[in-house]
This record gives sequence, C-alpha cells and structure tokens, in this order.
Amino acid sequence: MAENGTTIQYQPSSFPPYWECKMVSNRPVENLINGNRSSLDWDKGEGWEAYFSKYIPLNAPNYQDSSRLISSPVAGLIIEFPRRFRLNRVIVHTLDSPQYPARDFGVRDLAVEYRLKDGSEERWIPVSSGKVRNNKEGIIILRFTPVVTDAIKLLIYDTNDSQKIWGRYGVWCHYGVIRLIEIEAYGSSTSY
Ligand SMILES: [Ca+2]
Repeated sequence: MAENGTTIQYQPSSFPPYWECKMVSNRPVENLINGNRSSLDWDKGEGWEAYFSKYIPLNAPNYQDSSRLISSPVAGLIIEFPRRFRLNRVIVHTLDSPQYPARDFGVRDLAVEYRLKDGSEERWIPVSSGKVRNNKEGIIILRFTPVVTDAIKLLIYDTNDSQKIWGRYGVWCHYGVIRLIEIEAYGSSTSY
C-alpha cells in the first residue's frame, strides 16, 4: 500500500489516567505496508514488534478488576490513504512461521475501525463484524459491510504470548509482544 501514498502510524492507546502503559518498538512501523507478507523474513528485520506492559496501580478505583485491564487496546495502528475508497476487507498478517507459530507469537484479539468525517468532526467507527477474539492463525481476514473512508485503524487488545499476573506489589499487570508482518485493505478501486 505504501507505494500509492498510503501512510501508517502508531497511536498510543488512551487509557484512563490512572493506568500506566509502556510500549517499546525497534522496528519501523512502515514495515506493515511494505508489501512483504513473509514471516520467514522476520529474523531479517521484516515486520513490526512492540513490547507492551500495562498496569493498574493500587490507587486506581476498583483496581482488583482485572477484566478492565484487557478490555482496552494496547495499541492502535492508523493507516491513511491518499483518497477515499470503498472498503470491505482488511487482512492482517501476524507472525507465523515454523520457528515462530502464530498460536504462540501472534496477535490474539484485535478490531478494525474506520474514520468518518462529518464536517470538521472526525470519529472512529467499528466496522461490522470487525472484531476477532482468540486468533491462532497467521492470516486474519476481516470482511465487513462496505465503508467509504480515507483511513482505518487496527486496534490490538491482546497477544498469544501475553501474561496477566497479580504482581508482587498488588497490581494487575498485563504484558506481551505485538508481532505483525503486514496489513492490507481491499474493496473498490474507485475513489470517492
Ligand atoms: Ca511487511
């Protein structure tokens, strides 16, 4: 997608102010739109890898409720197109190879939203059937009712390697690694 003017950026998740989240990535996020879908190139630097760790501190309201820790995404990836397109399919390639199988190293829970511009306002709207839970596959195909938009957002909620523990200081901790190879969007080639 990159060659036609499409861009991608990482967006830190907006958590309640009493949460803490850290993200570390050493690979360019542009690897997700470079046209290379091969997990076999992972050790050559292909793909995007981001370490996340998320905490609910002890002084947060209802800090014992661990379900809240995974009900908010750890990362958003915004893909902006040079024009508006009618889209009905997003394909996400997560790391999946004999050495790094998706069931152990891939993303597990994710969702797709599209940008709706209404005058000067813009909102992110979930696409229909745009959520995936407990994924173990390397290729994740999301089909949805067509939308006309100039941007989509992929939200990552959880990964297959993640841990959720009751930490020694009495805080819930959720940590893991996002490993993706490529993100593709399809629909009509007509501009709107
Ligand atoms: Ca790629």
